[in-house]
Amino acid sequence: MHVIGTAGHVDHGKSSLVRALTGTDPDRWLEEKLRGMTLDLGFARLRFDDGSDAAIVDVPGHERFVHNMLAGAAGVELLMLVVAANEGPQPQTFEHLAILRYLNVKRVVIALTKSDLLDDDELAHARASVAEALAGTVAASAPIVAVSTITGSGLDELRSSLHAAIKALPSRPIEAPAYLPIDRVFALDGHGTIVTGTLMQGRISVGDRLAAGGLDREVRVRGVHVFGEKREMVEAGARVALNLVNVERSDLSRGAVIASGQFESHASVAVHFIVEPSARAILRRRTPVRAYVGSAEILGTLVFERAPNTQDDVLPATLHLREPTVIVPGAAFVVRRLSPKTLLGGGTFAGAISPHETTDVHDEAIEDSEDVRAVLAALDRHGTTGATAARLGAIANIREVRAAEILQELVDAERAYALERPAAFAAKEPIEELAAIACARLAAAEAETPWRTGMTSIALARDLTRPEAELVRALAPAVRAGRIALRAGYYATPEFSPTLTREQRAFFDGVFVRDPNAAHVPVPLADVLARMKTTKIDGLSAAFDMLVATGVLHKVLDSVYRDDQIAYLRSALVTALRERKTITPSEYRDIVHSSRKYVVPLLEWFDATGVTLRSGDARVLRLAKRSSEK
Ligand SMILES: Nc1nc2c(ncn2[C@@H]2O[C@H](COP(=O)(O)OP(=O)(O)OP(=O)(O)O)[C@@H](O)[C@H]2O)c(=O)[nH]1
Ligand SMILES: [Mg+2]
Repeated sequence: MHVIGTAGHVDHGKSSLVRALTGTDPDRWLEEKLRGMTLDLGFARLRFDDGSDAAIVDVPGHERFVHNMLAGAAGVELLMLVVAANEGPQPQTFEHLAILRYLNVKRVVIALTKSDLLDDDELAHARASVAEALAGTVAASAPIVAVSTITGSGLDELRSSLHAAIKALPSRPIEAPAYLPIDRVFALDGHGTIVTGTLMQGRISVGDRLAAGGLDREVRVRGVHVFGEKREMVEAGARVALNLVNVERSDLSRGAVIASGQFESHASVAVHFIVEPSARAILRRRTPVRAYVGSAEILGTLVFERAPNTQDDVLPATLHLREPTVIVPGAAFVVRRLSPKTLLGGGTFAGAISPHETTDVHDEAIEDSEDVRAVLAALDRHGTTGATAARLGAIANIREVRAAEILQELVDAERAYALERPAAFAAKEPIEELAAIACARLAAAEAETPWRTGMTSIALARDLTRPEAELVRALAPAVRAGRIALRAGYYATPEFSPTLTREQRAFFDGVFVRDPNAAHVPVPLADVLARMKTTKIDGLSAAFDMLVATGVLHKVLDSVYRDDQIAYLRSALVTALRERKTITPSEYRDIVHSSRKYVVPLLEWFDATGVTLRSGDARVLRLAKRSSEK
């Protein structure tokens, strides 16, 4: 569905025309009927002969109600500009057009109303002068259809013009996260809170949990209606009434937002600001404004990087809002002066990812859809830290579910990486670049001190001046892919195997002598450390750590065993346990001809390393225990 909006000067016949086209009187208030003037937005459904339909938003023409016109204007894609043939364009005709220039109008059809008041020649003249007056506005070169709601002339032609224009509209972003600026809130007995608005993007289904902008609360969608018809799901472009659970009527008002929880509210936002030509002289470096975002009017300040000059057309700026609101990247906004409320300009929220912004256009990008390119561009902004699918989707303006799908496809195609703890997605280039930098650093360290196991994450993070946790997380993909080795907490290049210098080897051979008379007796840790202290060989303590980390030596409480000793002690234990099922420390001591001093810590160590399980004072084989449990 698409939304048609009326616009035009007061009394030019907008509401009459909507009623003539749809059968619905958009002036719903008694006061509007009494005064014969539209005060607030009105809504009607326009059905076409082919069964398709569109929503019409009727706006007030009076200058005092431009703020109400603005609340409905953002949703308008097709503008039905109403100009009374007998009066021609008047101040609010131009004011509305100037405002709509900044919003989402894609097509315009001009209805030249009250044609019954003119004869054919006058009408031809009116037509020509309207075309001339509107040159240079968004309505330039739009089809002009003369109509009368009194005689009914031109209504069919207008209907088919609108139909053709609707058919030519691009479809709304359905894969984007849901965003519905609220234009009306009311309560219905037995139903609770109802909000209406134009669903600007995404989809909403019954049962959805959505965020109510500005409220720290999730609301649930109990019912969805489109022009009184019940729906299970609605898509972008529809005029929607939502029946919400978990929110009171008094909690919400026009200007509030119902949106996907992916969005965050912002009070300051970078914008691309387009200066309204007539406002050039008024703008200051800091200009207090009324900002119109979605259906909201929010007071704020527009701040430029430098004082604007009279040549400026588009300026980067920051919009500070008094109340934070949901900001959709790329969405359009309008600002007016505080008083008098003249139009200052409008623009879009920065952060929109245009598909063309992708930095490196590789061959694959040519075939990527816009969504994929937007996600890739969003990834590019998050470096090695990455971001969640929800966050990336919000930046790319794509629904979380769809963003997650795209990200998974990119991961599968090895064009992005999935990070863990916390889960996130990261762009390929920064992750691979970091892995390459880390590899180079590791290789340099390995050449310098080949007796080290590698580098701990702390040492590597310090060298690369990165937070340690972030580094570990970002290197994990390279570790998984085998491009970097991670052994016992040490990073190394995959081909690296630590080696001792000749002096170091001689030292350790001297400490761990193989004595056939005490084959299973360890060396006390204290002895090792004492002998290292009295020797002036480079890197001994790092080399000792390496021997332990690589399993050449084993630290068991305050003793150090060689790996061949441990291998014997383990197999003796396992063999014994296979025969007798359980073993006590003294039985084990007798088998390996050791002493209680050594076997108690040893058995504990075998418990800790998964060989045995304690059962009272005795031990059983861990594997045996497990199979008996089954
Ligand atoms: N003769 C003639 N009068 C018309 C026609 N259409 C509307 N009118 C009259 O023009 C007056 C204003 O009509 P509305 O439809 O209320 O005008 P509007 O543009 O909605 O006015 P606002 O919403 O207040 O801006 C009414 O008195 C209508 O009867 C028409 O085609 N011919
Ligand atoms: Mg009206």
